Amino acid sequence: MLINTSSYNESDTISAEITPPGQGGVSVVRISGKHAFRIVKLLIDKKLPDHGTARLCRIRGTSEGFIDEAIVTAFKAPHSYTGEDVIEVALHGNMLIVSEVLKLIYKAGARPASAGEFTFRAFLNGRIDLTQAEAVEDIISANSQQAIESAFSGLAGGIRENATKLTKTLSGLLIGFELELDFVEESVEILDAESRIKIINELLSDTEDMIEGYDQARKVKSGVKVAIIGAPNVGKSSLFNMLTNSDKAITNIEAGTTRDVLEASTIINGVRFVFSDTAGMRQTLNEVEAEGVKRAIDAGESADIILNLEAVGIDTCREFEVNDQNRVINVLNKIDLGIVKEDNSKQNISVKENIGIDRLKKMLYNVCMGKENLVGKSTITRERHYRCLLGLIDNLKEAKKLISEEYPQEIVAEELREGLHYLDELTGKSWTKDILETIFSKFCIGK
Ligand SMILES: Nc1nc2c(ncn2[C@@H]2O[C@H](COP(=O)(O)OP(=O)(O)OP(=O)(O)O)[C@@H](O)[C@H]2O)c(=O)[nH]1
Ligand SMILES: [Mg+2]
Repeated sequence: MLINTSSYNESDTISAEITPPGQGGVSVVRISGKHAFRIVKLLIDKKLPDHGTARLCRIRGTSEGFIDEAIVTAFKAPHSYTGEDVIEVALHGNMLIVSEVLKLIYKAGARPASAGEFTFRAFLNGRIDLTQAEAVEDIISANSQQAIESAFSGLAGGIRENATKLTKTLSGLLIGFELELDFVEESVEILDAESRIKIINELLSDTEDMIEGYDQARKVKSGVKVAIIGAPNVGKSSLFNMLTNSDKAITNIEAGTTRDVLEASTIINGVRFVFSDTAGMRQTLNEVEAEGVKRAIDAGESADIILNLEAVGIDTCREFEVNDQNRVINVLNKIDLGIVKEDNSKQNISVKENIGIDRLKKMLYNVCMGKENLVGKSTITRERHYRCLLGLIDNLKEAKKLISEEYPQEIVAEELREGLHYLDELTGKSWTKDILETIFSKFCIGK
């Protein structure tokens, strides 16, 4: 569902269940907005707890009497998830109780919260910036330990902090230009060209640092795509099953067994790798097999890493050429079948005898993460961030060029202003409806 953020009315008090619907130990209902305290007072048999504390209360039902016993926690604005007055009611995990309590809350003046609306309010109230709102979604959907670590760094404000530092320096530089423009007659010079270029160089280097871990963060978030490619019968499906600890793929002595691309994932050192088993590459007149080979080539082209599999006694496949050798790991399988010459360019394994598989996994991790693990080091995590910072880099480089070629101040200032705009876009200080809708539409109700 695409939310329409412009229809969020910020003055409404909103409420929704913030735990997954269904039966469970507890279900929590959150109420946020200026009427939150008043509404909950109507429902409970005791005084509201003080800010940041909880109280065991009985909850009145729609009919006479009480329907549940609940822990009620109060958060006074601005020290709450949304930055507004918030009450959270932890009920027993029964859908009937939850819907009855919500009915009472809505009757008393709140309205149902839309998907992502609590986080949207946190953003509007300045408690979090846009990169932190994105990290809320990332931490919920993270499916490996390192993906959680990366999302948590964003949630804790890592990107925000770096962006704020860049904004401060860049604004300072821009103010200097603007002051000089104001006093153009008096020919006031706040900073000379050399000092300005030095500041821009520092800004460029800090921006590049933020971008450096993007490729890693992106892979860690979505899973590293690894395609197993090779001639028929080299043991691709056998290796796929072993790496993913499954028996999803059919393996057989007959060449040309696999036709469809199969996918399965496994975690190595906290990073999720998504493996594709593919059809053996060979020239064939068989239409179905030829389609399989075409799909295998596509899988290889879109993968982050290719396991180029060969086997003792089987001719090397020549059907697939990879330009970027950095993403290829050459592997020789079935070394149990014969004496194998030492060859440093290949990883020797035997799926049958489980030789070299752990070493291959380590190698996969190393190829993906490079020399240094940058996850959690406040690097950017999304293409949106990447585009903003690339824009900033372009402006900074251009400004540097204009300064050294002694262009008029106002032209340089315009370039720096555009750079600042990219930073504002990154943190959400300047936003468009489209950006907000793309981000918040991914959220679920209650977040
Ligand atoms: N001796 C030996 N046999 C192996 C090894 N790995 C796989 N095999 C056997 O090699 C044959 C082919 O294995 P598959 O995993 O089906 O090979 P594939 O590359 O997926 O083949 P296609 O799908 O036909 O392209 C099977 O009989 C496997 O049991 C190994 O390390 N050593
Ligand atoms: Mg196969």
